[in-house]
This record gives sequence, structure tokens and C-alpha cells, in this order.
Amino acid sequence: MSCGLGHNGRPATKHRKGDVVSNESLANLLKEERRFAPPADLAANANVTAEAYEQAKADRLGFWAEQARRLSWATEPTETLDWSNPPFAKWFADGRLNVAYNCVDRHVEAGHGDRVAIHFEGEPGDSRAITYAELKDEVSKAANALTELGVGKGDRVAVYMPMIPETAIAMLACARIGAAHSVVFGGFSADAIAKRVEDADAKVVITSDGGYRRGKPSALKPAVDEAVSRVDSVDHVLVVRRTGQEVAWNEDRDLWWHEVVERQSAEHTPEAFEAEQPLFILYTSGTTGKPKGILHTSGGYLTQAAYTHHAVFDLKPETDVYWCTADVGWVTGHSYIVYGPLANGATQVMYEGTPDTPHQGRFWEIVQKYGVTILYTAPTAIRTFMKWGDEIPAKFDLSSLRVLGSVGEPINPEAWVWYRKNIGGDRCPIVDTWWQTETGAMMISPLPGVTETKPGSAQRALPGISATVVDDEAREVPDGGGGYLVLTEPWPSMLRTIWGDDQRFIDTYWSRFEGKYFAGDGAKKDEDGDVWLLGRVDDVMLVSGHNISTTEVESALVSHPSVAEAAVVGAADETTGQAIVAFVILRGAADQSDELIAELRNHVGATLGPIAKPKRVLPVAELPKTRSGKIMRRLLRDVAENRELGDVTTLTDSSVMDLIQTQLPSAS
Ligand code: 6R9
Repeated sequence: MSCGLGHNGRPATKHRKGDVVSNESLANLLKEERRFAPPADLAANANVTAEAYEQAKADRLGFWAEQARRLSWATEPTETLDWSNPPFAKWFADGRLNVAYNCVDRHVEAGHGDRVAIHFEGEPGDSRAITYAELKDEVSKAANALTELGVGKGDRVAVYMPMIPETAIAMLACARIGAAHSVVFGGFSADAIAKRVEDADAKVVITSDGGYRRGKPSALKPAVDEAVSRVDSVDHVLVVRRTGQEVAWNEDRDLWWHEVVERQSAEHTPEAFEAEQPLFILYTSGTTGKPKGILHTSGGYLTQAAYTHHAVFDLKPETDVYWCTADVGWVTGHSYIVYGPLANGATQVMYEGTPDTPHQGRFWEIVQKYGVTILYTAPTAIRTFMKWGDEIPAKFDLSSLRVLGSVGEPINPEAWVWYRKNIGGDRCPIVDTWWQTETGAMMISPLPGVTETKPGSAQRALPGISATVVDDEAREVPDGGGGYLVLTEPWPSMLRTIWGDDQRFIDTYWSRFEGKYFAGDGAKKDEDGDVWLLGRVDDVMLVSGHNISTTEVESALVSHPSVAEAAVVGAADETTGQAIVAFVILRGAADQSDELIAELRNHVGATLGPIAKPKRVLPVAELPKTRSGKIMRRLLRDVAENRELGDVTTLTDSSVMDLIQTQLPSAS
């Protein structure tokens, strides 16, 4: 029977971890027919209409030059893009601006000083509203404090913080004085901090005593103490008091934020820097080896962060209450908590804690309390809410919501539909936004007032962005084909390099397909030309010569009523090259029987075709995830192949792997 899979007619080619897979299109399996038109009232008043695509197509650089005018420049740029030395781009190179001024001061000058910038909600229930005028004072004081500590233009500052307003203030203070921040996820180990501080050669680390997680204070400073003891570059550690827990103190090095920052003047004149002034470094772990310090600069980055936040969320700063549930330590927090929303003068919610503290309705209670209108979260969270049950969000008033966003992984169609129905009241459009740390801002996404959406597809490159899908020989695939996602033109918020390693920047992103940026994701185009993301190419499975996407098999599993979450990997197999091994979290009531396992295998076979039927289905209680909620399939592959586990330092909770291993029948 035909199951929609291509076959290269040869035995399975060797497939090693990290290889770019084979010479055949990625599988194109899942059929999704549901469609949702944009709500008429939203479409009628949308910030961006279909015309934007036309305008950007006719004159891409002119389009971006126009978007750059959303910002306030001390010197307006006359050049848009300098691509004379690819892949090293310069955007708006002769323009000068101050990023913090754009995110804070200009809103106060425009008469919006009383508008709330941040509604902070602490996990224990404490809350704080910070207006733009107050934010300006706080950022100015922190900028003065950093200057006093000897930090200046071109220096690096590491930030290791919980989700509290001081984190955004610290980032903006760095931007204000031209220092680059390097935010390290609060929760990474001392070793991970040390590597990042050392690589960036940071002078100062900003941290806190701790933050609240799962109902108790969780310490942060001890990890910084240990990390800093191993590196030479750090002169000072500035410590915010959040939990009041006891901390070790080094008199020569440590300073309390409330002592040093609070006594500063709230006056600080922002200096204008060139558009290509480094704004931040953010490390991505990559699959192997040393973390890559992704470098972003100022003018182009802020232009695209602000434009996409305006266009994709249809933000109306006077009336919307926006909430992005990401951690600031992830790029999503940089672009869509700090820079995009604040550049646009948004009012937003910032929440410190976890979604199940003190109860599983916490997110919905927050939506109700603040009247959140735009919610941006991740598929991992949505699947968790599905697992907890429809009755939990149903207890809260979610009628204020009008746009829902998703980011971080492909969203399974079933999770998409659940999100729309149970959170969005069947009325809110969902924007599934594809982008990366490296792209700096959203690249592929529906527009809420324009696009007829399809569950599971990020659909179309945003205005001004050029993306496509190519085969192994860099040829664009026709509609209906699959292959590799590439970006074919430079974009304003693109990474400028890997910090300290230009060659690695070229090798990693620009060498696979000449003249194109290789994103590392598999993708397909449907018959309408819309893009579907299929997961990381490193994770693609090769079974008897067929390339099979992890995403599609996982989505098929999640579409079964007994499965809450699934992660599939290809494990070495003597007969088929790789065999599909599925790890599944069953829904509350589901009984873990041999019959159910057989039913799940058959369900995948029936949905996608027999070749995609998992060889093994292993029920587990948890899946290994990064702090941004991505499943770490390589660790599951290690389990499935009976290997010692690789690097677990970027896991949220490393005990998950012990749990999985002890639960499994011998994995041979
Ligand atoms: C923003 C962010 C980037 C990788 C990316 C892709 C996956 C993110 C996605 C998505 C499908 C989406 N990804 N958004 N896949 N649909 N809407 O997540 O950055 O942490 O660097 O990860 O995440 O695989 O290549 P980052």
C-alpha cells in the first residue's frame, strides 16, 4: 500500500548522530484538513493586513527600512543592509540609537509614563505593578550602578536570575550603557555558568539569593559562587534580595543590589550607540560540544523584535494585556518579554513561578486577574494542561483573551485544537511562531487578522522574510515536498556571529547550502505552499531507507485519547538501520496494558502508514526536557540504545533520566 513515503530503493544508509540525513525528502505523512478563518472583527482592525506581504515582496529592504522607523534613532540610518561580506551582515549600520531609551524613556516622553509596563506576579502571590515612569527610574539607577562598578560600552555582564522585574531591569541597564548581557538560565549548574561566563569574559554577574519555584525558595547564589571561583574575569557579583534566604558572602566581590542600586540617581542620559553595537550573547547548547554564544546587535534586532510583536500579536498598546510565559533565560524571554513588548509600549504580565503552584489553574487565574488579552506559551505547557484536564481552565473567566501564540516546538495538531477550544473559547486565532535563538525574532507564523490557520503548521514566512524548503542538493522542493528549512535572504535580527568563533558561525549555518542559512530543521510544504516543521534534522529517523519525522509520529501518538505526551527516537536496529522507539506519557486514567501498547502501535500505523509503526512503545512518567520545554531526544536515544547518557546539564530535572531508566524493561 502507499503510505505517502518515498523510498530511495537502497538499503538504509548509515545514519550517525549529527549527520544531515540522506538524499531523500523527509516523510510527508500527516494529513490535517481542519481550517480556521481569522475572526472578522480582528481582521477588520488588524495592525497588519495581507498588503504587507505584497509590499515586502516588491521592496524587501524598503520594507525593513520602514519598520526601522518604529524606533527612535538619535541618527536615522540611511543604509539598510550591508551584505558585502556574507554571511556577516550589517543592518542600518550608519544609524545610532539607544535600545533602553527605545524600550522605556520614549514612552514616558510620549505621555505614557503612568501606563503599567510590568504586572509582576510572584509565585507566593506577591504582586507589583511597575509603570513606564518607574521602569525608567529603575533602569537609570541600575545603569548608574553598573557604571560605578566599572562596566562600560563593549563589556559583558552575566545575568543569572529568577523571573522577577530586576531581571528585565538589569538587561535594560546593560543595553543603556552599551554593555552586552549574557543571560544564563536560572537553574543551570555552576559548571554551565562558569563555561558561559568564561567564554563571554564577563566582568560582573547579576544574580539573586534565589527565586520561588514549586512553593519554596530555590537558591541561585551558591551556583554563581562556585562558578565565579573557577574563572578570573569577574570583579563583582551584584545580588538582588528576593527570597531572603541565607547566602554566603564574599566581602571583596559581592554587593547587594538594594544597597548599590537604590542609592543611585534616577537620572541617566542614554548615549546613542551604533546600530551594530552588541546587545546580547545568548548560549544555545547545540547537540554536542561547546555551547555556542549567539551574538545579537542593536538596531536590526530591535526593529524585527518590535515589528513581529506588533504584527503577529496584533498588539494594541493602549488596551491589550500581553503575557508571555517563557523564562527570560530563553530567547523567547529576550525578544518577547523584554525587547519587543517594551519597545512597543505594551502592558504585560510577568510571572515568577510554575504553572501548578499552588494549584493547576494558576495560569488561568492570572489570565482572569489581569484580563490578559494575548497569551504566548509553548506546546510542552499546552500538552501538560491537556493532561491535567479540561475542567481546570473551565473554572476561570478567559473571555478577555483574543490572540494565542505558540513557540518552541512543532505544536501537535491535537494540542493546537485543544488550545483553541479550551483556552481560546473557539474564537481566538492561534499563531504558531517558528524561529530560533539564532534568528532573534519570529520568522514563520500566521498573521492573526489575515491567515486562515491550520492546526500544526507555522504556515508562511512573515513579510520581509524569505524562507523555503530545499532538498539535499539545495533545490527548492515543489509544493507537497519535504526537505530542509532554509532562509534565503538576510533578515534584520539575524545572529551576527558565534561569539569569538566566526569560522564556527560559517560552518554551522552557512556551509550546508551555499548562500543560504541552514536552520537545522526538517520541514515540508503542503499543497498550498504552507510550511510544516518536522523537528530537528538530527532527530529525523531513517527506517529501512525512509526518512521519518519525529514530529509526525509524536503527533499521531498524541492524537490517541490515552496519550498525553510522546517522544520518539530512532534506535540502531540490525534489520532496518533504525527502529522507532516511542516513549509515551499516558493520560491519567489510561491503563498500562499490553493491549494498549499494541493499540498505540496500530494507531500510528493506521494514521501514518505501516513503516511509521513504532517497534517499541514504552510508557514513562516524565520526559527529559530543557528549561524551554524541548524534549531532549538524544538522551532517550542513549536509553533506547543502552548507552551511557550524554551531557545532562541543560535538563530541567536530571532525576527524570534515572526515573525513566528504572521504569524500563531492559532496553535491548
Ligand atoms: C524560539 C526558540 C529553536 C528550535 C527551532 C525548532 C524549534 C521553535 C517552533 C519550532 C516548530 C515552532 N521550534 N519554534 N519548531 N514550530 N513554532 O524556540 O528558539 O530555543 O533556539 O530553538 O526550536 O526546532 O530550530 P530556540
